[in-house]
Amino acid sequence: GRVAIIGLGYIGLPTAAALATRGIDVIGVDVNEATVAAVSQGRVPFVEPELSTAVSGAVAMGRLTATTETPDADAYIIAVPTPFADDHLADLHYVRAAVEQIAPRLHGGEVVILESTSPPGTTLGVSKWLAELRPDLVLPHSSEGVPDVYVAHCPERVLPGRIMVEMVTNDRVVGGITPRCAQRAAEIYRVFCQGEIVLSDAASAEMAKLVENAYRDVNIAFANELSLISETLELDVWEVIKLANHHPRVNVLTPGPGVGGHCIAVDPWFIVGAAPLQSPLIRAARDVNDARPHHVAEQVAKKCGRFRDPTVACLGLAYKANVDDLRESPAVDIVADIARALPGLDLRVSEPLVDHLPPELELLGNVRLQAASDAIADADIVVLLVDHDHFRSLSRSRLAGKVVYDTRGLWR
Ligand code: SAJ
Repeated sequence: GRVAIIGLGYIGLPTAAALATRGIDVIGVDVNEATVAAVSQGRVPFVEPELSTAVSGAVAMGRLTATTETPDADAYIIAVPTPFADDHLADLHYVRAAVEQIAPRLHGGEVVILESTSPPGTTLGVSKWLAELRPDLVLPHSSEGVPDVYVAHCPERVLPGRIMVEMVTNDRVVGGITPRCAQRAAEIYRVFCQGEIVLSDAASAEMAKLVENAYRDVNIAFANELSLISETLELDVWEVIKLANHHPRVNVLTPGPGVGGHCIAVDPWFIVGAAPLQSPLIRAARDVNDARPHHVAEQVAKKCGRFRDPTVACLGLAYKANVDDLRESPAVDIVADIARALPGLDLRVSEPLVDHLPPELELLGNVRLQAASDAIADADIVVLLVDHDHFRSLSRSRLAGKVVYDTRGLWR
C-alpha cells in the first residue's frame, strides 16, 4: 500500500522515513515548496540525529517522494501543526485544510489518521468533515452501514533529539472512531513500532496525549515554584531537590528559565479550553512556567545594578539542551527582555548550535553572538540559560571572579 503523510515537519518527516526505510511507498506532502524540494533531494531541513541518513536512504531507494499535491493513497497520516489561537483554543485550520485535500482522493477502504496533537473531539470532527465533503462514502460515526473510510487518532510522543529512537521504541496509543478503525490504523504503526500498540477510542487517545504533556508541565511548574520559594528563603533549590529526591517515591523535576518548545507550553491549554472550570491546577502551572523568563531577566537586571558598565554573557538560546531549535525558547525571550530593559548594556550571547541570531534579537541592535569562551572572557556576569553539553565541558576556571547565574544548575 501507499501512505501519504501530510506535513513534513518534526513528526511527519521522521514518520515518513520510518515507513519508507521499511519498504512502504511513502509520499510526503507539504505546502512549503522549499521543504518539498529538500526532501525530494534526500535532504532534511532541520537538525535531528539519524534522520538525515534515513531520509537520504529512503529517497535513494525510491521509497520516499515529496510533493505539494495530496496524491491518491491507501492511508493518509495528518501531521500538521495545531498551534493555539490568542484565546488559547486550538487553531485547527491546518487540519481542516489537510482534510479538504484528502476528501476528493478517497474511493473507500482508506485509513485516515490524525497524528497532530488535538483537543478531545477533533478526530470525530475530521470524520464529520469527511462525511460532509464526501456524502457518497459511509464514515464510521454514522450509525447505518459499515464504514468504508477508517478514521483514527494516533498521537506522536517522541522527544526532539531522540525522535528516530523513540519513534521505534515508545509504546503507541491508537484511538479509533470505531474499534475497527483503530485496528486498521494500528497495522500501519506495526511496520516500524516495536513498542506496545494500545488500542482505544479516539477521544481517550486525544486526551491521553494532552495529559502526558500537562503532567510534565505541572511537574516542571512545581520545580520552578520551589526555585522561587528557595530564593525567598535563601536556600539552594538544587540542594533541596537533591535531598528530597532521595525519597523512594519522590522525583522532583529540574527548575529552569521557563518551558519552551511547541508542545508542553501549548497542549495543557487544550485541556483548560475543554474544561475551564475544572482545571485550575493545570492553568496555574502554565502561569508559573510562563512567568519564569521575565523573572530570570529581572534577576539579571538586578545583578547588573551592582556594576557601572557591566558586560553580560548569556549562554544558550535553544529551547532545551542539545537541540538547535530556537522557536518558543525561553532563553530567546530572556535575552530580548534584558536587551530591552537595559538598552545600553553590552550583551553577548553564545549558542554553539546556530550560526546567526534569530531576527527578534538581531533587531534589538545591542546583542552580539560570540563563541562561549570569548563571551565569558569579557563578561562581568555570566548567565547560563541552556544546559548544552558544550557548556558543561567549559573549564570552570574561566568563570573565576565573575557573577554566575546558573538557571539550569549545570555547574553545581
Ligand atoms: N524542562 C525544564 N525542567 C525539566 C524538564 C524540562 O525546565 O525538568 C523544560 C525544557 O528545558 C524545555 C521544556 O521544559 O524548555 C520542554 O522540554 P521537554 O524535554 O520536557 O519536552 P519536549 O517539549 O522537547 O517534548 C515533549 C515530550 N513530552 C513528555 O515528555 C511528556 C515528548 O515526549 C513529546 O512527544 C513532545 O513534548 C510533543 O511533541 O508533544
